Amino acid sequence: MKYLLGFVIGIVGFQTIDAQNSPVKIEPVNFSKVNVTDAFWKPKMDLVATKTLDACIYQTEEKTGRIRNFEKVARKKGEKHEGIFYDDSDVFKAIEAIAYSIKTNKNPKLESKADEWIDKIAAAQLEDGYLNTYYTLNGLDKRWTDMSMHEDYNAGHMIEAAVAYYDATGKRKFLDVVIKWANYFDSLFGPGKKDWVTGHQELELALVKLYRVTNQVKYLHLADWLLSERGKKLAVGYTWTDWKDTLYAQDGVPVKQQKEITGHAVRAMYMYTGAADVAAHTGDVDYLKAMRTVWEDVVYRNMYITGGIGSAGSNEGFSQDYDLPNEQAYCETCASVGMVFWNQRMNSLTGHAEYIDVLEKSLYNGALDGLSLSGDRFFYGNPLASTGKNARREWFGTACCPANIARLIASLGNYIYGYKNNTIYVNLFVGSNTTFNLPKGDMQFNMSTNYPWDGAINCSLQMKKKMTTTIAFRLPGWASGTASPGGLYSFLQSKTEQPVLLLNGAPLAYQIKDGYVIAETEWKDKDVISYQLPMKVQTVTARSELSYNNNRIAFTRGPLVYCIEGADNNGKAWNVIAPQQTSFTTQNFTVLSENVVSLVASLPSIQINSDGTGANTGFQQVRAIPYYTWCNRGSNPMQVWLPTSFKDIRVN
Ligand code: FUB
Ligand code: ZN
Repeated sequence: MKYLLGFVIGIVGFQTIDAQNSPVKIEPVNFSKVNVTDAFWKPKMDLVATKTLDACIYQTEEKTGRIRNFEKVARKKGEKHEGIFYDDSDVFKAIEAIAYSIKTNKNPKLESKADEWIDKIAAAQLEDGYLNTYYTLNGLDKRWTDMSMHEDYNAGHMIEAAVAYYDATGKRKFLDVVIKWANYFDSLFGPGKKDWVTGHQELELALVKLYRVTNQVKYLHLADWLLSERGKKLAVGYTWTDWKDTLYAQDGVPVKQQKEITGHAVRAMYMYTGAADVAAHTGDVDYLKAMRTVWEDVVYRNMYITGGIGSAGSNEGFSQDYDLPNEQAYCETCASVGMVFWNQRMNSLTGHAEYIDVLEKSLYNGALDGLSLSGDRFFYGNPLASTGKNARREWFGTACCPANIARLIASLGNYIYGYKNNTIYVNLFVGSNTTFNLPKGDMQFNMSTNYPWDGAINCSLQMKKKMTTTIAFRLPGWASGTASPGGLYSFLQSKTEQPVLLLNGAPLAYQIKDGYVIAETEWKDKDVISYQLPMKVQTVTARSELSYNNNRIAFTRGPLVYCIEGADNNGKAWNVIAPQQTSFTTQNFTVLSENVVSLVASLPSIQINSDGTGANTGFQQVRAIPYYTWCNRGSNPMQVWLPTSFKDIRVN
């Protein structure tokens, strides 16, 4: 990553900061430097490279007109746009996912598909730099007249894709296209020029990526300026949603003064990610202050146990505090992907591991649930209860989620390690290796684990000469008695065990700080660090304000949330209760081809007589599976939160 460090650039009223003064406490190690070997994630990354991206390609260029729109622009025959005004973004996100995938696993077929699409995209760029198939085909006179129409959002995804593709292949063609676009945008909008409020935030974070790859500070400046445009009621147009509800697009209050989470969930996540990225380079503490308050509002009052956010379908976003229905939960896959982005930035800026706890929750539950085990079916919404009406789909009219989950999984290596000031951070427990360039030389760090099924994490070190450095392993909240930061969810039994840290089999002294188990010693070649987390089944309760979960409990093990699904339980998931003292035991199990640890228990249940005239109660052997695996065996009833007594049961 080409950060502009080591010197100060001053332009009127705007500065970037040097490495010494950087507010970044942990620099994430880029996925391209991390070789993922993990038994849980590597097959999923391979699945994305084959099935998921194939599905995205098929849908993008054959089943829908997304690629045809670019061809039509280049043909200049007055043909009409097909589909929705933000469909360009799905093409870009698929290219971005391809880029991440081929960076770590060469795939000439995928690369040549991306090259083919990039040629078509480049051919659709206008002389002045504008690139948007909807307006170019439907009437350029209307461009930049309606902030709701995603010209900014599409371009943001285009920039992200181009930066990723350049990074993966070294090919500049797409990067040059987006630089031309960004220069054009910069010529129209900015201080002393026209105002613009992004109708769907995304361009901000993308411009920071463009700044990092080009070292052109004007892109960082533009990102910061776009953020500063919010909260001034400057928006124009907004035909397709009520712009008067400025909170929908987080435009009611200036970003630096925001205290509450409002509106559309994906917009919010992308905006705060962009604000954190800007702050990482400018050192602007006001963004972080505001974001911490907003983050607490999300995590303490508005987040599902799965790390999913945005409970309401009406605005694809947040409603009232504590309004978290299970069956009606919207919980868009993209919103969970956004939680991963934002929480990583918060960890990076603060150095605190609690953000990774949230990231992990969203990653293993709310986001991963969005992708079928087969890799080619998707959830847009991720409810926490179903009467059996939900189904995974091949594609959607609004198809933001498939390529979003694909790009997240393909770039999973981004979230595992961090580094700063001679300290190595292990944020996620994923079998992998990477090399840290430490002051005294290189250290290769190899992690092996059967996480999330098992809490044993073994790290072997390779180096030429001994060196002293600090290694900080995240101590997950779930392993130290905290079901979720802020206590929206709690473990029924909060007895905690000390984490075990061994060096070559002998106890290694550590201290616990900011959610990390931290050891500093002189390491030598072939040292083996064993870190052991207590992987226990935990019973979870929710704060009483979460009325939908009153008299209900849920079960987690490590980072995974469990659910019961009809497929394992005689077609039913709503006829059992789980008294508070319920004790599940673990059992290896296979959901389709996915080997998981399932939970089994004998639970009180109610059976309606076949003629519907009465009901019997009894005990039933019940199996719970990881939430992310549900609905892979057809539509089924499912529940995460189980009633604790018959009076709260609802039989379906
Ligand atoms: O508007 C573009 C994307 O489509 C949003 O991020 C999603 O929530 C969906 O509305
Ligand atoms: Zn989506």
